[in-house]
Amino acid sequence: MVSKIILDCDPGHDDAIALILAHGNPSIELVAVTTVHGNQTIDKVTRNALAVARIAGIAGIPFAAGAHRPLVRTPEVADSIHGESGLDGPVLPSPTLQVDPRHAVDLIIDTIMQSPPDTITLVPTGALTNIAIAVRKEPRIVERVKEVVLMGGGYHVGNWSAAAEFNIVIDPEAAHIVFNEKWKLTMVGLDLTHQALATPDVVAAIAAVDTGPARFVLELLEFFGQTYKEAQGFEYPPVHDPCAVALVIDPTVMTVVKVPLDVELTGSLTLGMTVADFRSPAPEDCTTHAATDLDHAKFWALIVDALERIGEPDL
Ligand code: PIR
Ligand code: CA
Repeated sequence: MVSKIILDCDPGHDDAIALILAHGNPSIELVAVTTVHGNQTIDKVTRNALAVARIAGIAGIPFAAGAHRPLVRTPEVADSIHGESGLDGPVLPSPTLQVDPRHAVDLIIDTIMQSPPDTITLVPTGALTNIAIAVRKEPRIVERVKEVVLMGGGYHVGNWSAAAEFNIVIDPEAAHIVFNEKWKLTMVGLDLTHQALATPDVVAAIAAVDTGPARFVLELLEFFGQTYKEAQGFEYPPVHDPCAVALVIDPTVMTVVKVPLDVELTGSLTLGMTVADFRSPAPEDCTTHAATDLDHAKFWALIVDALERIGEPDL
């Protein structure tokens, strides 16, 4: 079965790898890429998405720019992790694709409403601003999407504060909207993604692919690994965003549990925390899920496989 996805992202080293995985895996059909403020400004992350498209040979689908800032909060970027460009490390080619003239929110709505019901999976890997605006502008997308599989949050750890993860806490009001709609939603949060470490065996397997896109991924991992070591004391970097894509490809790559989730909007210490209610059983009408345990080998095999299939695209 092929899953059609819209990747809503803020590239971002791990977003770039998510894009490559989505493009290179045969059971995913990437139908649109939309960008959102986050790791860097909207202009920078959009340019980065187009540069990744050129490197990976992605063409023939729309790339549209979305929200330039959060709904309520003061804009923040993650330059301490992703650098000044949002994708520091590799030299980026100038894009060959043009950005779609539509706003990301309209592209998301039009794609979902013009596709048969239950066929489009939304995969947000950045702040949830675009998705929240889309759901307010066209509430019928909630019924019509197949599911939402997002990277963000975490039920045990934070990375932007003690309690909160970056994608959620930079726009907690947007996240609150998205988590409270009655669509099937799966949170692939830090509890899961901190298991997706780019260990030396993984780096060696990617190096063995020995193509332009594989070397690009290695350069991303080198920079990301360095900043993760300096800023967060990690021995190897956790590669968050492709985990959400991997779950769409193969549900056996991780364990997912049904659990009520909500987003804290008022706590002074816990703003943006994704609170999970693990008292069981989950209520009958619960539509939220959380990923818990990753099959590390299976996950990284998907990345290597995607790179092998992509090969050397014509730039
Ligand atoms: C932000 C990110 C990654 C690490 C830090 N410290 C901050 C970005 C990634 O692109 C991912 O989507 C998510 N936000 C992880 O918090
Ligand atoms: Ca991201």
